[in-house]
Amino acid sequence: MNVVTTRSEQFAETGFLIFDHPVISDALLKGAQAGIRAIRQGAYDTGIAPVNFATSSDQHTLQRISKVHVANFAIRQLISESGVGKLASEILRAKQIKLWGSQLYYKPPGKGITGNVGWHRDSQHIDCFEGDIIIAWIALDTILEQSGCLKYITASHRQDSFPTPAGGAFQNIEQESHRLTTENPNYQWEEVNVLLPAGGVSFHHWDLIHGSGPNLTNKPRIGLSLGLASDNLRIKENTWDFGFKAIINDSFYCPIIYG
Ligand SMILES: O=C(O)CCC(=O)C(=O)O
Repeated sequence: MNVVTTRSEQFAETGFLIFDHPVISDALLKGAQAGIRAIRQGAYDTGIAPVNFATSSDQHTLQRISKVHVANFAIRQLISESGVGKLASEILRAKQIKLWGSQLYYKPPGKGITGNVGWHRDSQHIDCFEGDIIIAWIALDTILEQSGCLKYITASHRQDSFPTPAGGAFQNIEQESHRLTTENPNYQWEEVNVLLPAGGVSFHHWDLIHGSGPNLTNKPRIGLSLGLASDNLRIKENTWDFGFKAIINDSFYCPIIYG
């Protein structure tokens, strides 16, 4: 008997879904790649700057640039026209998908552990939201294991899985996975490498444990992470809102990209 599982069921079970074929057209991809080059050189065709979080004062180490979708029109176009919103709506079974944030992860080669993103759940770093939230991670170039690919821990979005890790800033991912698995022998730590062609996309649950290792290739590893949510997204009362209250209903900062 064939058991057919929907995208939504698969996602509910594992906490992620990987589309390891290009789902984004070459034209949209090329436009966004040029947009990223411009942003890294400090040129914003919308006239609005993104927010730069280099992990040190060294611009050549891992760079996280936030709100890139407000800084460049081609990146906005990729987000709204690529079909990523429709895929998210299928996974969440939602009529509408809103973009509430974006982050460019630029990981140069040859930086060893300083290029790592520590094990974390997105919900531990941005704890002001409730609702159905999903992250889409778009590969801007081919992503191999040696590139320092994103790594997911299967089913770690569940309430009864591992306790929350040390967070994205704790870059020694081997030490942290050793600690988590030793202290929690009853849970299974299964790492899945997110290997993508340029234009491929993976989706993960807001509570899924994930991180990434060093870039051992000779090319930068470039990924665009999108914070998406269905129309039940709410900002919690009495928590720091990271400035979201001011922009969540502003269609320039938080556009509806599907529905
Ligand atoms: O790109 C990475 O290595 C980390 C990305 C990430 O943490 C995210 O998209 O939530």
